[in-house]
Amino acid sequence: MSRTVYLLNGPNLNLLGKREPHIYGHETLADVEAQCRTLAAELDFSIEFRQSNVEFQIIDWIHEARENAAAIVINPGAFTHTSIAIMDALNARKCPVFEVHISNVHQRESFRHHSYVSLAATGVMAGFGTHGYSLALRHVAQLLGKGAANASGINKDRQGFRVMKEAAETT
Ligand code: CA2
Repeated sequence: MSRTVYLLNGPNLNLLGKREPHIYGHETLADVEAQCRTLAAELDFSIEFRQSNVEFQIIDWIHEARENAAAIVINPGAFTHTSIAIMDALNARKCPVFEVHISNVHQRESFRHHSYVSLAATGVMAGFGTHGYSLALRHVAQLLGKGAANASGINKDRQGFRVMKEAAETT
């Protein structure tokens, strides 16, 4: 029974907190990771928190998550808007996928309005700042339940809604 959540971050997110704070805020990616680790410990699951500027690396991590993860939370950075390969990798996964954007991409340039990743995602969150990662983790915790829903239950329902409903009914 997996209680591991993969949090994957795409290109340039290593610069978080160091440039463009008016768009992305002042927190660094290390700050976000620390917050996610603290929250995950509270919620009783483990996380794999990773960042890469390289498309194939992110695809390889999605393949790894396919075997190991209860859920994937992904901020694919600019690959969101370009990468059919990441979308294809996500479509082959067995668990729910939540797409997170720090900024409200729909309020920005038109090229950010389309997301290939959204076509594969269970849910999408944009414009909540770095708090979006915590919100996604809390939602995953609700899906997983307190040990109530196991990974195979999640796997049978990629949307996660049935599992969430069952978890709600048993608490
Ligand atoms: O809002 C988001 O989270 C984005 O995924 C961030 C991407 C952008 O290409 C997407 O359209 C929306 C950019 C990540 C780059 O992050 C930086 C952070 C600080 C300084 C420069 C880039």
